[in-house]
Amino acid sequence: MTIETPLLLSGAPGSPYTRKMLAVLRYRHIPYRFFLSGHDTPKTLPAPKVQLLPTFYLKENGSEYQAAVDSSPLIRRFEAAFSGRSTLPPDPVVDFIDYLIEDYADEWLTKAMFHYRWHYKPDVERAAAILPRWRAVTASEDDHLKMGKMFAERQISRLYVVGSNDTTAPVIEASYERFLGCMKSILEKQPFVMGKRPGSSDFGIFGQLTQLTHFDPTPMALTLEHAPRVFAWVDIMEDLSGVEPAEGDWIAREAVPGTLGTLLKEIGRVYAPALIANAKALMTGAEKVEAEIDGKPWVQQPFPYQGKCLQWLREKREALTADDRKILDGLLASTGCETLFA
Ligand SMILES: N[C@@H](CCC(=O)N[C@@H](CS)C(=O)NCC(=O)O)C(=O)O
Repeated sequence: MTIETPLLLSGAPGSPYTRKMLAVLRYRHIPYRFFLSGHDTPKTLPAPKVQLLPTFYLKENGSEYQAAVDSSPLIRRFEAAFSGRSTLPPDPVVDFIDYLIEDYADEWLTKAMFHYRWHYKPDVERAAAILPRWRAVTASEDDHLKMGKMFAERQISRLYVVGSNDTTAPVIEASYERFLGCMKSILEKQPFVMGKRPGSSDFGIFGQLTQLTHFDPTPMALTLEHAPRVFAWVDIMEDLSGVEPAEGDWIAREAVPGTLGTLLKEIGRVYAPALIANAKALMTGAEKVEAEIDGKPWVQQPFPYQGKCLQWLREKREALTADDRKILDGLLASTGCETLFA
């Protein structure tokens, strides 16, 4: 498979998935051109079926430009098209762990990101002031104020999509604080979640943290207070073009329980029950996901995409050889993540 470079993508600094993908492209030395969405994206490029940031415009095998969204599958498409500096661990068991953590970052950590930004007044005010100025830096103050108000109203009205509400706020916030502890303890041992080189999970976490640690004041203050190391890590992750990864730099499967155990337990504690309750609601056609997460009530709107996330996790585990699956199951046993496959 060939994909023409430079890759074209449009996105925004305030979009965690945009930041995730830009960091992947820099680390992998894949040439790209970045357009600010809604501002300097060429009008001749095709629109994606689902409008999401970032949007890539890809010429694959000599085709016309085609719009593509969804960071995790795109990372895998780029792995097939560009060799070297891979973000996918070669050991299938470690690769599964990397995928699971990336999925948690993209789908659960993003709840914290969206929640803090649009729940607390100082965070809402910062986002309303800056987001529109990224889109059109030269517009008038008047237009910025109007756009900021519109943005905030729209996003606050969509908090229900990620499941941020007064019932779930304590669950989301306690989880973010525990996550900081998990990351801190990993970074005391090794520079990346995946060892001495970054995996796709590192980029997924990085994407969400660009906002949580470096933009939104409430989670930023929490991070600086409890885990300044994690704040510093985000700056490091932004541009890894100078890192020279070696094959032996990946975390060994034997090291997973000792190093990533607490993070896997956090995923099992909150994300696994959320995925399972969501899938149940989708299956029964229920209007609401109602569950208990971390011993507290959880209520949100069913989320079809996360139904697929669970499906993909199950397919990926099924695709392992029997021996690898046994080892994976051993690693996940009593983390709570094993319930995803029960
Ligand atoms: N699963 C997608 C999620 C992308 C996504 O949700 N992007 C957000 C911005 S960070 C978005 O475009 N939301 C729609 C909107 O803001 O209108 C990915 O991994 O790329």
